[in-house]
Amino acid sequence: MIGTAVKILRTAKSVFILTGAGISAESGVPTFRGSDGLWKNYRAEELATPQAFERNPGLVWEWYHWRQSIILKVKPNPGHYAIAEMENLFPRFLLLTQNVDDLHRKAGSRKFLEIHGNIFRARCTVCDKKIGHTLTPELPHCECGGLLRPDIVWFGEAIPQDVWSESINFVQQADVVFIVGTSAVVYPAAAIPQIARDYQAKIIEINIEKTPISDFVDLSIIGKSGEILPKIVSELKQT
Ligand code: BV8
Ligand code: ZN
Repeated sequence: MIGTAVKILRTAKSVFILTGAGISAESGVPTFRGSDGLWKNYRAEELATPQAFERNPGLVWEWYHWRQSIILKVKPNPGHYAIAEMENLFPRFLLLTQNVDDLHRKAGSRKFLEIHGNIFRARCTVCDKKIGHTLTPELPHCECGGLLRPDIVWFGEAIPQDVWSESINFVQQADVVFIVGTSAVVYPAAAIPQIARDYQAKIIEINIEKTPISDFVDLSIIGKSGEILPKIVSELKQT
């Protein structure tokens, strides 16, 4: 499996990687739908939606501050570092993460986009100003007086258009598309494997279990991303 992935990558000129919560699981960040899933105590609709924030901004901020406190204690794992290394191994490379935990940046990735925003950034609900923000006990406000919200894309909200079009343009010319640690159910990110297929990219999935796209991809590697990705990178680097 690993050998097959390396063989495919040896001739690749343009590599795209989509990551989901699974890439951060080995760092200790709970995933969304796993047994330790974040949503366990709450349903997504209760918290990660504009309606929830409208109805009870205090509860939504409490949940995000709780998540920030977990993420501030963890660090990137070998899977994040392997991806950071990969960006220098190919002429063209782009990482798109669904995660909001900032761990790819902490691991040294530079060529990446965040499709769902970032948990350490807030946005003003009045003047739209974006600022870095962590862990205040009271409801955070902008200097304009407006209530701040997490700078995160909630369910029912549009994905940042520039991020989406840059990602799709890249996928359309990619030789290889990796789908790592995602249950591939949340749209529009979940549409990427189909777009990759339509444009003849080779699709490689890395997940600890079968997902709805496992039978659809060219290579489905079952295993932990923190173990598989470093093996792929070290074999690639052996000329
Ligand atoms: C949009 C930020 C329209 C929040 C997130 C019905 C009702 C309401 C909405 C919809 C609906 N049907 C469809 C929709 C659309 C909805 C959607 O797709 N819903 C799904 C649930 C059906 N999508 C949206 O609402 C999107 N917007 O459609 O807007 C629109 C268009 C134009 C104009 C106006 C409006 C917005 C979606 C973004 C939502 N925000 N995150 C926050 O983080 O608080 S999504 C959230 O789920 C996270 O970002 C997460 O990344 C994402 C996907 O989850 P995964 O990353 O895949 O994580 P998960 O736990 O599911 O899976 C982990 C995987 O890792 C598992 O497979 C596991 O096996 C694996 N794994 C675990 N450990 C490891 C591992 N793999 C490898 N190694 C390991 N060690
Ligand atoms: Zn403001």
